[in-house]
Amino acid sequence: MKLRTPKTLRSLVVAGCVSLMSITGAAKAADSTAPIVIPIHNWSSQIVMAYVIGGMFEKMGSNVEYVPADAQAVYESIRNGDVTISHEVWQSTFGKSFYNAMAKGGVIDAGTHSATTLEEMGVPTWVIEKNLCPGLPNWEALKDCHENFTTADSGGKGRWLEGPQSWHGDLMPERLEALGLADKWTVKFAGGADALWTELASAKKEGRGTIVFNWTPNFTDADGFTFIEFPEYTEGCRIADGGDGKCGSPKGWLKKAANYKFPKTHPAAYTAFTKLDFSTTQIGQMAALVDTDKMDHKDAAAKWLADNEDVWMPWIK
Ligand code: TMO
Repeated sequence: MKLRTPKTLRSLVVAGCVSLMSITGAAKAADSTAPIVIPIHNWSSQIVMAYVIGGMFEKMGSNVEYVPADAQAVYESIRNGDVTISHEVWQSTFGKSFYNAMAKGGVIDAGTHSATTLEEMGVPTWVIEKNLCPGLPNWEALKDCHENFTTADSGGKGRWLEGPQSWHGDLMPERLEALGLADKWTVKFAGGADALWTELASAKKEGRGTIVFNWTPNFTDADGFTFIEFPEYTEGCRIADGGDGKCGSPKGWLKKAANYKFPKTHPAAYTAFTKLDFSTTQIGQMAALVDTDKMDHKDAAAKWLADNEDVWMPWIK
């Protein structure tokens, strides 16, 4: 009987190694060095979280790029690959743009944060304590108290200070019409989120009534802010969705979105992105570092990452 020649043995060993390598190679494809493009919008938690998540990706060895982006148009940019992710998809404001882009093909749902959301008109709680609109937070109280909420530019009507028009378009003016409140109330759009916080501070100082758009999670969660309770949101109730408009905002979700190629180009970063999950408290903290503590967004993110390694390290393993 003939023994195997060394040559045959060697080729068997080589073949074995090659197939082992290809198995481990498939299981651990390296992430592309192409940058993961993260959008920067115009409210504090979103900007801080952009740098928090970017910091996590960099820790994993990925390259990251930040781009200023319109908060509605970004879903089309994710769909066509100019932007890689969105890490704060708020149901009330962006749900429609998110699903529209998804329906065209190219956007994937990368999971839902633990935090639930509300984006709604409301008042600092001291406005209720001062009884400037008896019956709040029930919306029907608004039928009878607009005189306490007039401003120099509101033509004798009470003023709703809405966020920038780029967030919701005419949602709030349409709601005032639909609820029969438009003869007593008018909407003014803030130039940016900072104008909302400035208004809260000056109204408090002057002791005058104010109604502003706000959201949770936010730094105001710790400050005493009460959202007005409008008729319940149902799918399709808004004018823009074909409804009668007589509804408030949903008690909503907060999702993560990604370009459909992200799992292929950056499998490790994508896996971490699907795992990461922020709570109401954590998102409120990210906003407060900027809006309460007056930190720069990047410094706030660096501080948050340094203070919370036990939270995010497990996601990038
Ligand atoms: C999207 N926003 C949190 C500002 O309502």
